Amino acid sequence: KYIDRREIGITCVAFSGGQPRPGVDLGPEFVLKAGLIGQLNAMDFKTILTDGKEIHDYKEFFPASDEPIGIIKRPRAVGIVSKHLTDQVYQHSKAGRMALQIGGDHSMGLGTVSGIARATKERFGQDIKVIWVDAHADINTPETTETGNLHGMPLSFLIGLVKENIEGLDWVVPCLKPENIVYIGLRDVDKAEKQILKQYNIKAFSMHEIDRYGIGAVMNMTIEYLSKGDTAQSPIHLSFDIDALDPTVAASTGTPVRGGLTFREGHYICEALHETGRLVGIDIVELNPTIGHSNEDTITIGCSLIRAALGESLL
Ligand code: 4U7
Ligand code: MN
Ligand code: MN
Ligand code: MN
Repeated sequence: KYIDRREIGITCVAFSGGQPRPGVDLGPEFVLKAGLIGQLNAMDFKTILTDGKEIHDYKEFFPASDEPIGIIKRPRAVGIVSKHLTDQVYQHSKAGRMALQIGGDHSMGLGTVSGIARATKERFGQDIKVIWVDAHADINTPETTETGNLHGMPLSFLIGLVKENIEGLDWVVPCLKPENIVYIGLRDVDKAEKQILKQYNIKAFSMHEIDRYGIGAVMNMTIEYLSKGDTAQSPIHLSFDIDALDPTVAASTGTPVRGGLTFREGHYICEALHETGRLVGIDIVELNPTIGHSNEDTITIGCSLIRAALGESLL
């Protein structure tokens, strides 16, 4: 009911500035080369490229210099990319299309969640709920971060933990409630992040819970958790960091962590979310084809996760 047409608005974000390793900006190009659009069309979706362009790098908007602010690296570039992305995602979502974003590093979550949240608020008067599938919690603040990499911080901005104005990022308006987040796949969470998760009582299924209950039960609990309260059937956005998968499954990513999701667990998450009929947005991020052996696997898996979330039927 949220998505009433078989239309997908696709934004490919060729950006790596939220982290230090080059190559993650090539993720979208490889995903397109692998034939994603044709695959979606074969599923009877109409695909609409943002501004009619396959790839967006937003470079024409970057400032000439982007010196660190304290420890925070490239705040202006990250801010500009996400600001543009917010408006692009908003346009698709406002028009009732599924918003699909391919990255690119996870700092782009700032833009995707902001844009979807604004559109769903306007269309349905409802708060957005977000499933963050990731090895990492991405909720450091500019004060707690040890690396200064903004791909490890988008959620702290989105839930309003950042009080100081950081040049380039001062446009970000808190749009996500901590109780509307569910993490799946965590296994490398910084000490300060653990404190934030505790303090705000944020729902998290780490790899430990997946081992204990199995992915089926974890998804039942996730959907049950997101189905209570006054926004019981509210729209859901999926932000899938490919490093949630085990590095033996998807090696081409910048911050791999052992002990991750299997191929099927990753796909099951997407399938279960599709079944809710509540998905309004999908990010697939941190695909870095220049890292690791056989990047084709990682790219191919990125495509199949997307198709699974869009309801590619198994039978
Ligand atoms: B990703 C880290 F310190 N927590 O803040 C940080 F371990 O989008 C990693 O999930 C962040 O890939 C990883 O830099 C960000 C680090
Ligand atoms: Mn991430
Ligand atoms: Mn990660
Ligand atoms: Mn780490």
